[in-house]
Amino acid sequence: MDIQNTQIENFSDSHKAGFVTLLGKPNSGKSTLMNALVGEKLSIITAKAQTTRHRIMGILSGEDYQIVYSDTPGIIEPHYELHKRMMRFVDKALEDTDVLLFVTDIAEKHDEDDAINLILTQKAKNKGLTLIILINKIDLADEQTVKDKILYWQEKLNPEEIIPLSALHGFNLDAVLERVLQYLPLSPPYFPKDTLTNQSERFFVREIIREKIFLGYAQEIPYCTEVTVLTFEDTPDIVRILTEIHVERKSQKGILIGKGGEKIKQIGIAARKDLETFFGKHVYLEQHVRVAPDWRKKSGKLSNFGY
Ligand SMILES: Nc1nc2c(ncn2[C@@H]2O[C@H](COP(=O)(O)OP(=O)(O)O)[C@@H](O)[C@H]2O)c(=O)[nH]1
Ligand SMILES: [Mg+2]
Repeated sequence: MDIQNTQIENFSDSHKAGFVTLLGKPNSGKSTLMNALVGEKLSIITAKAQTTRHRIMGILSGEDYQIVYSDTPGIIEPHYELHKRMMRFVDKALEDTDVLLFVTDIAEKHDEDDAINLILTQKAKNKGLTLIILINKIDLADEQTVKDKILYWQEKLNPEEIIPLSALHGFNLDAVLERVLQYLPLSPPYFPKDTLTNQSERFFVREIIREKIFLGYAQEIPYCTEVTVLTFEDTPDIVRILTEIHVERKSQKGILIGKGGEKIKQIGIAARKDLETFFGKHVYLEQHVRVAPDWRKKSGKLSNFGY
């Protein structure tokens, strides 16, 4: 997939463009939704919370519009320096938002006050901000529950729109597009029309490997793991990638590698398959596991890792 390009285009006075941020608690379905809206798998999705650690843009361009979606990390109470950096990506995305999509899980039982407060603060700061509440995962609920939730959110945040939907099953996504377009300001495009994202190919290599780690290991390992790309060589018929996987302790390195290297090999096989789809050619992938003690707490390390 070609993710970046620099072609310059003409646009008309009626052209609309703007920044649309997806915000919500972990696991509400933000990444699933952005991928569905953009029609590309840009954000990694797992059943575990806090999979997304960065702001990832997904850009959808039509002839007379350009929607710059931002997928963000779920709103959490920061426990590590890493979490603080993740929440900074959320704040950064909010700064230039035209339309805020608050994604909430219909079955959410946890406290959403921190998300609500963030939205209220943002609305106070930016009077022109449009708030659309998306009640996700309605495939898991009955009609009455959906109606009750709509009333609840209407009361709580008085948004411009409330749309019940299912990101996973693609239900009511056209309503989202329609509403977003309605509220998008007149503006020339911010990016060339064939740009898909702000992130680099190297970033997606890291994310694809991280996804396999989130899917391949139980609780602890995914959260203490970071992936970096040491070398990336794109040739006409093969992409050669050398990566490092960083964990916080020696014991985690052992778990990650597995007996006789079997676990890490499986991660490599699964990641390579996705990478080949992503790049549309053969991929040679090499992975080295390193210990970076307590990297989630260390400013310098986090900066090196791109946070
Ligand atoms: N049943 C159901 N599950 C969903 C829906 N949207 C997302 N999910 C699941 O919810 C989990 C978290 O999704 P993800 O997009 O990673 O959430 P994020 O943390 O907000 O980015 C994944 O297991 C998704 O498959 C939906 O509409 N219905
Ligand atoms: Mg996510």
